[in-house]
Amino acid sequence: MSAPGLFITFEGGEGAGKTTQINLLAKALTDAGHKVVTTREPGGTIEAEKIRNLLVQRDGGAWSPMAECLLLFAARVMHVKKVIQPALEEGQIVICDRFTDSTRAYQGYGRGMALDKIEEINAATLGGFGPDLTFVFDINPEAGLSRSSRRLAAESLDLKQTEDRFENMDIAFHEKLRQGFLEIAKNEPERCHVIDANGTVEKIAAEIEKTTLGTLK
Ligand code: Z5A
Repeated sequence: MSAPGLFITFEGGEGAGKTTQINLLAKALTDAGHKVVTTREPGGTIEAEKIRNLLVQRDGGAWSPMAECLLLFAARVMHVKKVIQPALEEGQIVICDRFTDSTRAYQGYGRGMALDKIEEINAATLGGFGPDLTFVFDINPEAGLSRSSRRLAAESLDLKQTEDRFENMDIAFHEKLRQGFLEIAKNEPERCHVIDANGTVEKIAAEIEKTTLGTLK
């Protein structure tokens, strides 16, 4: 499934600053003349956004880890086929907020699904398709959750639809996620760059832009 574009993903715990940095990187790359598509998971297509609501909203349902994993890959198959792969084939840069590493971290390390089962489903549905470059945002869970709760409060949505199903898990769950993401990055050092998400927005943006431009050369 290799294509001429570049597929970049942003990963990490809640409130780590991924969305902020995706917007800054997309602007920097667009200003430099690149064609950029930004997208997110779960989501990115009409069908996948419907699955997102089931998974992340407060009233979405009590899915087992395996059911969550299957829903995530159902959404991902549509997203890759309709958005990511076509853009990469046109030589564009695709920046995605979360991808399969989040399934490994949340459903695997966090909710206890066997990692080899996740890889089997990944192979069966996407042939193992994945990003060229991944930024893994590392932050203390208390700090990340405090940032994302401030954002959720500011959005003042209908409470049932608030996207906080995972934020509401206990701190031990978020600590498992953090260790999971670090383990993923350790296992694939060429693809994954760990970002200290405690830094300033400007410092993190400069590091991400430098690494991305280095990969584009
Ligand atoms: N999920 C899953 O279980 N399995 C999967 O396979 C996938 C997803 C793909 C969707 O998350 C949920 O789906 C997710 C896991 C699950 N968990 N939850 N909940 P999401 O990506 O939509 O939600 P999130 O990770 O919680 O995003 P977030 O809270 O929006 O965080 P963020 O994008 O990393 O951060 P941000 O919005 O850029 O920043 C948060 C706040 O901090 C905001 O007020 C910023 O202004 C502020 N901020 C940003 N950077 C800084 C710095 N450097 N310093 C200080 N303050 C900052």
